[in-house]
Amino acid sequence: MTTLYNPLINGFHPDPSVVRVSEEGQDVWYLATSSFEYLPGIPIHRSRDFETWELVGHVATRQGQLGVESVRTAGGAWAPTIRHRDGVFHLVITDAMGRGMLHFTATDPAGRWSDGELILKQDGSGSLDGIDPDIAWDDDGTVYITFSGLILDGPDAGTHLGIQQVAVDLDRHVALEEPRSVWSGSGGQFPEAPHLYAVDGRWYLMIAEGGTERGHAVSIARGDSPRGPFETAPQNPLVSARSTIRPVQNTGHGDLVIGPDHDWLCVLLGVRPRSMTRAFSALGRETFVTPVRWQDDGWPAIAPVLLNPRPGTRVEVSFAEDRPLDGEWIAVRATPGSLADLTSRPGALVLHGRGTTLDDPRPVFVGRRQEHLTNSVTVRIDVSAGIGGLAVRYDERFHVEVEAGGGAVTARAVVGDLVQEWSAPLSSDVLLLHIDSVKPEAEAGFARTSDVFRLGATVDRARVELAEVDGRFLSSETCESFTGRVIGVYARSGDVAVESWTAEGNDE
Ligand code: 6LW
Repeated sequence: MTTLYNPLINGFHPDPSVVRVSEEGQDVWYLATSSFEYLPGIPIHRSRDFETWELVGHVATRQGQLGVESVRTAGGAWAPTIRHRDGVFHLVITDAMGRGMLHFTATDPAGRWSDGELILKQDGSGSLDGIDPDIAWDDDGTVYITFSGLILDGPDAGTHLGIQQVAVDLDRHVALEEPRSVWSGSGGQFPEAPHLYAVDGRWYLMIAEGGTERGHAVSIARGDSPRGPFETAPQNPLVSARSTIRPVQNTGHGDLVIGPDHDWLCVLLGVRPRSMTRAFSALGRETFVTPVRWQDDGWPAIAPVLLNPRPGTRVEVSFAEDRPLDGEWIAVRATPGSLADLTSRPGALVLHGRGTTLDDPRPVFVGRRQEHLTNSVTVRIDVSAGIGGLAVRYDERFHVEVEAGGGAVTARAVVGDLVQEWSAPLSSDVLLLHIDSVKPEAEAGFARTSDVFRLGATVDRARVELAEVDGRFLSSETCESFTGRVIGVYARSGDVAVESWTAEGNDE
């Protein structure tokens, strides 16, 4: 491996879990991340060299696998663990405020994955409470689910019981004991993201603590049994960006794996805030990687996460009936295919409006994660039969868009309860819509925000800049969001035909 690109996977892909398997004698890595209220859910990326990562599929592609249709914003698919044993891939995850703690299996991680079975409490009364489940097998075949004891539902919602563990019967999907508390870190808030590893005859329990914001950290303990007791590492936290000026902040929620060249690596989440005080992370939490070195005392050392952006990209999409949408297209609490089709009109993706807007929990919106800090998206759109446009979405309270139809083109910024619009008459129903995220001006060398949105349209080859909006209003900090920016096309009413999509960006 020659280059550790960071981010390893651009755009909102938080809570990474990775597993190494051998396919035809070659090492292959599969990495799973959270997807919250979006479908398809729980993306699976594959790499053969830890440099190039390819989206190969999703765990949740069918109705009912997750309960996202009605889940609260920020709920849904939180923090998977992916592991492989005896030819079967196992993925455990909490469908937060949805179905509960789930176990999925597949023989091919690209899919098809199982429907997802609830992991029940010992008395069978319902899903285990808790998030960030890890799955591990003892030498005698005992299966342990170790998880963060955050209660999400009921009268005790919000209570945190620390890191807990149960042995489970994986055939019946039921706990064989009451949850036991195990090591919960070095005192940071929100101990979570536990992962168990058997290394050189010892069991290591690695967790995140400090919260997924600027205090985030990775800590570790070890013991002779997967049940504990665990002795804390003297040098905890192993890695954290807290109180540093590093360009990658919030580093935490790690998973260890043997990488190429048989070195160990830690994949973990981080953010790339770009403003004077590193305040605003436009893209949300992305997946990063950093080297791990096992020391003579048997403890691992995890290196600080270094930024090493990938080259810029350009994505051009033309739509055709015989070319299904690729897996990067996602929708909110619904699958893209349930909102739009490629058959109504040759050469176009047609979205069928339902009278909902982006303020709704289930908009007719199909989008892709914004993957670059400096970014430009242009769509060619026909609104002769409807009203819709191009939008950047954090959630139903935070989005900006350029909308066309009904004889007008309107730029709109929705920031919580604040809404501002800039409109112009529209002389044609076929036009280009543009949303650019441009690098902010610097004052005395300091960027005054994360970026600036430029919202515009081109009609009959004449480009009209409708508005500029400070990008801080669509950042994970301002929106207090677990997800990130998703840029997509939407329909409010009638049918909106999208004829082309061009997105290009870089991380300068
Ligand atoms: C994830 C947990 C967390 O389950 O956020 O803040 C949740 N920490 O580790 C969603 O990313």
